[in-house]
Amino acid sequence: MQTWSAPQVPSLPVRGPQVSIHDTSSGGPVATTPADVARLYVCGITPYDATHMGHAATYVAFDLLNRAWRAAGHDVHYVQNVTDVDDPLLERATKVGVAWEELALRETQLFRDDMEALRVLPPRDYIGAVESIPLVIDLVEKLRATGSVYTVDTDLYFSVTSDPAFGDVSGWDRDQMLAIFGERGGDPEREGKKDPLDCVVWRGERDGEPAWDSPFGPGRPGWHIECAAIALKHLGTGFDVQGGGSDLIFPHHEMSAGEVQVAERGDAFAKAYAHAGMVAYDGEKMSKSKGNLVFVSALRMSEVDPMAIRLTLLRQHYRSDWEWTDEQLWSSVDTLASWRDTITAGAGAPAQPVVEAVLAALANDLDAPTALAAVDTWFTTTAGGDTTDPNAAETIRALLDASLGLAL
Ligand code: 5CA
Ligand code: ZN
Repeated sequence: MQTWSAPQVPSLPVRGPQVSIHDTSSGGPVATTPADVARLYVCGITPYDATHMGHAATYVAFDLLNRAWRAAGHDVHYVQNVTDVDDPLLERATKVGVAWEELALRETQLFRDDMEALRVLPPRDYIGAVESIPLVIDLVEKLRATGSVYTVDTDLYFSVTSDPAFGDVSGWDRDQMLAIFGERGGDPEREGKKDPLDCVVWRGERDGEPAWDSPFGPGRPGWHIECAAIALKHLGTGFDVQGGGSDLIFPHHEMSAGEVQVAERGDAFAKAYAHAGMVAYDGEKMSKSKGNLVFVSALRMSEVDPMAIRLTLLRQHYRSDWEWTDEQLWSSVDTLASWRDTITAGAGAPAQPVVEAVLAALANDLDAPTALAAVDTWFTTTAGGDTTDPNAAETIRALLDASLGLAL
């Protein structure tokens, strides 16, 4: 699939430190140790509705990781998928009377435009589920060869107990898993399964649903194996970070990891699993199914500066759950206006310590609020009349752009 255009990333006068990130699997911070090229997979959208602030917050969070790795001297191989065939997309298409392919194309394009406006660096590989069906079939074949897949009617299931490491990504016990599996696309009640937690890898054709030929009959990919197959093909095993929102910890990331680990005879899927907190609105998780949404595109249409949206997202630590309010957005609009007034001046308070503080904060589990506190202090001091550094404005402008994706 076509990705979106990359914004310019200015170079910085100093190299950033090694990046550490909170790993859900080990429950604590881990130092990332990429080779020259850092490998990142972030779960993409299911394109049946426009990008809301929850999606935007998650992609901006992993954009900070991408930028922190670049600041530390790495190239980044970033892969993201588009779940362009799945139950929620097909259901919405039927409900609104549009072909599912058309809905997916339209919403994916809107997402690209939103990401571009928010200055999110594009993935190198932007891969749809439909175009990945041959990869999914290969991976299902590999799993079949290990005996970890079985049939219920025309559907194929992955047997979770075939992965000795099953449960290690989330760290959840069976009761927790069973309590949530049904809410997040699973079918614990299905008759004929060996274990209620087993997940679909190939869904046999149903009336009125799209289907593709395969050695195990016509059908379409299960959700988890889509990301498993795409990540395995484009990044290989043991890539640096698997990312997404915290609603994907279980079952999605647990199952994708399990499927690859069994197919690859024990090789770990990713080295670390990082998760962004959930953004709420009107007291509940912002979600397409609940309809309590603030869309990036709607704000853009009403002339809101995308940089104000981005600054609002960056004011929250990416791991916390928080609630979007319009007041926060208007406060960011005011902040940007005052920053832009100050930065035209050229000289300012010494910039070097701010560069170091910002890069250190971002390398420490993407701590954007701490980075922004250092930036706020620089602007206050500079607006107060400190002009000791003649080139400060240029350096701060480059710093904000390169590390936080904020273009003034
Ligand atoms: N296509 C799958 C992933 S393979 C999917 O979850 N799509 S999605 O459109 O529902 O979500 C896209 C991304 O946004 C996922 O990483 C998801 O975890 C994240 N996300 C969804 N809702 C929120 C929210 N309210 N707050 C933060 N992140 C969210
Ligand atoms: Zn995914």
